Amino acid sequence: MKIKKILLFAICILFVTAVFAQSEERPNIIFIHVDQMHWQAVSAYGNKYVKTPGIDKMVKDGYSFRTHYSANPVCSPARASWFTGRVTSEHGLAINGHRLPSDLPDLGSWLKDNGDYVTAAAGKWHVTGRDQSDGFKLISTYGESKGELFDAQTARACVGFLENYAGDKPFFLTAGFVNPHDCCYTSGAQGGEAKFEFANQIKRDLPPLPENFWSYKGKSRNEKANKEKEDYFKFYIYMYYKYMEMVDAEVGRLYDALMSSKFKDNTMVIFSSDHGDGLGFHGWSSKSKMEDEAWRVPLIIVPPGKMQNESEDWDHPSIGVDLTATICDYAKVPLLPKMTIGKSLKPIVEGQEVDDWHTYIVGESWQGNGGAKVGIRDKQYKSIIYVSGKVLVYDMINDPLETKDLANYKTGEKVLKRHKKYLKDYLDKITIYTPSEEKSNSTKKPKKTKKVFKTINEFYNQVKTEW
Ligand SMILES: [Ca+2]
Repeated sequence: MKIKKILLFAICILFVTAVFAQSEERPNIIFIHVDQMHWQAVSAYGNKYVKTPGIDKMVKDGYSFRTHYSANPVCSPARASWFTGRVTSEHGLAINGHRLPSDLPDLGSWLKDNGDYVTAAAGKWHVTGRDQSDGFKLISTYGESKGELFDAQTARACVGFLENYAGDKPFFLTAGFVNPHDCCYTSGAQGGEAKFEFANQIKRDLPPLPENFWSYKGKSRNEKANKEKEDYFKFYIYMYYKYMEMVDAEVGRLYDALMSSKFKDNTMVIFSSDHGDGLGFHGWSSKSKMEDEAWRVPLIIVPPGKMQNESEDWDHPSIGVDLTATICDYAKVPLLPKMTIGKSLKPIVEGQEVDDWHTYIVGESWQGNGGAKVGIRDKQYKSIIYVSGKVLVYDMINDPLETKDLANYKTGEKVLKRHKKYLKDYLDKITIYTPSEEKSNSTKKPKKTKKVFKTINEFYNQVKTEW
């Protein structure tokens, strides 16, 4: 009898140890990112003009954060935020062409050093100034090729990794896809806004223009309907969705490979885009604006073991650096040094009540389209404040297409007052990067970096002292 009791006790101890060990286990993490994807370009979100069966599977299996925004709606600054956890004015890569300071750790080295992860990378990186091989084993390299070819290579390299990885350590795999970015080549110098001979042949298939096509900076454009411009944009949108479908096939290839692999139950997948695209909203294409078409991006989290309940969250506005905090949380490692803004979305995914979520988020954009500006978003309203002094205020619940600027109305004035306080609060939290700290050989364009940071400092000092 005594022996039986001892045996039972021993079994209990073993069981508890096993459960404890399991809870301590770090999941594999796959970060899938695309380039220039509009936040609504997903068929599972009800878009009838694009078919995205690959991304739809992640939507079905996971948790979609529908009020998610890029840290900066421009490529390199957004990517630098993902991988360092710092906002633009903190990490120093303020505009495309700048270089990330060499002393900041990135997610690759961080997870390797703090979580004993094997870190691997395929595809697009575009964090200029940082050699990706410092923090990751490169399983395919990124050349100058267009996404049509390059994305297939990236997906296949990732599938090969999943089929061959036999290590004991968990892995962190970053898969950087290019498309639908290559819409740029048909909207720009290589064809104007989609001036294609065969546009006439597919006229019946062309999607309609967005309802706010003729709206500009919160007002209707006072110009006659321009049939030629409308036709160009219809074709542009059609073509953009084809680029979306191409990249979706490759994203789906990777996701399918994961779900039929031995890693399907202990891998977390996170999917997003560096920024959006105009896609005809407000009558334009491209990035860098703080209107939703450029600033807002998709974010899907499929937790280890999936959820299969197609959850959508619209109540928690989130920003690119939250993605970094979420990855650190799942990996059970501390946040990267000096992360000031990012919060983990994991508790929300797990259905917990989160009391201290962001009241507001701030995005920064220091180049392009109207010049330097910041966007401030709370649950209902958005302000866009240009360094030049121009201000726009939108009610995102009642006017989600941003057609009516409220800046000169009482509601807008109240919102702006509140949002200015938010911006000051944000500035109290962050430490602005100082270019003079750079070693002389760490940047190719020190003067340009200094110039942009002069603008940032002057603007933020004005906010702190005069508002
Ligand atoms: Ca980009």
